Amino acid sequence: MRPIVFILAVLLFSCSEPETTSTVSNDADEAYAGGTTTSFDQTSKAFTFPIANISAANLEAHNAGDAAFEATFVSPPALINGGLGPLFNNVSCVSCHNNDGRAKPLTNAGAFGGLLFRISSPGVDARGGPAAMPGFGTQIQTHSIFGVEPEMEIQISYTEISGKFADGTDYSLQQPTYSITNPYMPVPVNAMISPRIANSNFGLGLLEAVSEKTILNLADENDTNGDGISGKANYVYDFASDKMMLGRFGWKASQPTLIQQSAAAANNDMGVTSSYFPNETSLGQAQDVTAHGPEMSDEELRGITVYLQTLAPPARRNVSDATVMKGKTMFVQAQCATCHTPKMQTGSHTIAELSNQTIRPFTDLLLHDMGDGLADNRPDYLADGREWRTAPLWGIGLTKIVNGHTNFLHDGRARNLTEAILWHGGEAENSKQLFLKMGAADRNSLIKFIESL
Ligand code: HEC
Ligand code: HEC
Ligand SMILES: [Ca+2]
Ligand SMILES: [Ca+2]
Ligand SMILES: [Ca+2]
Repeated sequence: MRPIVFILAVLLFSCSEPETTSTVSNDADEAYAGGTTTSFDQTSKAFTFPIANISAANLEAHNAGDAAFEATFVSPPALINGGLGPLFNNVSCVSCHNNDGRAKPLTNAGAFGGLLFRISSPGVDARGGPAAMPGFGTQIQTHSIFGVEPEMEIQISYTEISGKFADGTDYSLQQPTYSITNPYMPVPVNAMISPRIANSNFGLGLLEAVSEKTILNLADENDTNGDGISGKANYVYDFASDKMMLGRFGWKASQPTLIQQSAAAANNDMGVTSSYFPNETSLGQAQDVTAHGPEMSDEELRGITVYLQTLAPPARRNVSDATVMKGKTMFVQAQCATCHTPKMQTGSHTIAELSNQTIRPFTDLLLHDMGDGLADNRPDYLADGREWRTAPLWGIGLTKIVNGHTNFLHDGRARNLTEAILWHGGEAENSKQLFLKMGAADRNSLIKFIESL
């Protein structure tokens, strides 16, 4: 069914293009990505500021959380931050989320970087989540404390795939291949492995504040409107309420709240336990036999959560620039806005500053089939092996300034925005085809628009 719909859509578009090219206009507050929470800093620190309207009490919690986010954990028996490991990927939150931004993959994927790998066996666990792989759990830790072996090392190599735009311009994409070396025990052949790069941390409180109803209104699981796009919500286990809840965070929307996302990161990425996740990660070789209390206190966990909830999204730049305005029109015409929802309203949140804001996150927080090219073939709750959460595009134009690179997508394979778009497939195949048909000037304006976000 889908290919037919898609060919028709392309034909309709190319026949009617001249007539339907109506310019999309700007709102008066277009630059305010996060309503009155927006930060206007445009430096390499652009992602690190508290929401502009923060209360004095929340600012205090934000600053305490900032310190915990930056704290380096060390191996026991240190008195301060001594809970690192036995298995871990890195030593602090900030070591992967540099400047609260995103990481770039390193050739030695196991080195201290922001790329990690999830692992699971076929089937689901008791809560409907990924089934742990015996000996490895659900995440591969490439580091360990003294006396324990890292689970394995992973190297990345890339193969170039070349193609052409309709106007004859060449492009090249790099397809990653991962190879495992030195596993501490053989990795079972049925292991499903998913690469994930550390994504940015700002604006997440606002995404937490969007009501379920707002998100579900954007879903169209059976594509009843026939546009080839069928966003679906992920439902994931919430440990606090012991219920399934709408997933919002991570590349597959597999975490429901920022507190659970943070506690899971401490546990899986750093080997740091908390009251949320009291047991050390990966019940394989590295089972921690010493009974111990939480290595991250409730106060630190709450601080980190408030910190994340109150990191401001950066304002847009150059909103009235003519090329950017043209690109905004292209963004809508190429159906990008159908998934990358330009504007929505938050509902209510325990942090009052986040409530009832008009935000411009450029995501619907829903899962979409992105085709074989991006598939990890590893389900994560309701997200199947081809589905990913629409990545929020706010702040993306500042990546180079903040993180010194322009690597995008869930594994950082895209070397720039053009490559990120060219990897789109599945429900976004039509969008990609429209991009391929654009002339150089239109492609340039679309990219300039994304760089203004
Ligand atoms: C080893 C690197 C690493 C460390 C250490 C790490 N993270 Fe992450 N973080 C990631 C990766 C990779 C993802 C994407 C995970 C996914 O898609 O499931 C992520 C995702 C997140 C997200 C979700 C962002 C979004 O847009 O949905 C938040 C919030 C977050 N991390 C917070 C933290 C906190 C807090 C800590 C410290 C307690 C931490 N991280 C430590 C790598 C890391
Ligand atoms: C069917 C929904 C859908 C459509 C249509 C779509 N995207 Fe995406 N987009 C996604 C998803 C899902 C991801 C994350 C994919 C991944 O990381 O593997 C993404 C990722 C991106 C990224 C990288 C973001 C990041 O943080 O790394 C950019 C840039 C982007 N899209 C731009 C566009 C543009 C421009 C268009 C229109 C030409 C478009 N998208 C159309 C769903 C969509
Ligand atoms: Ca520990
Ligand atoms: Ca593990
Ligand atoms: Ca649809």
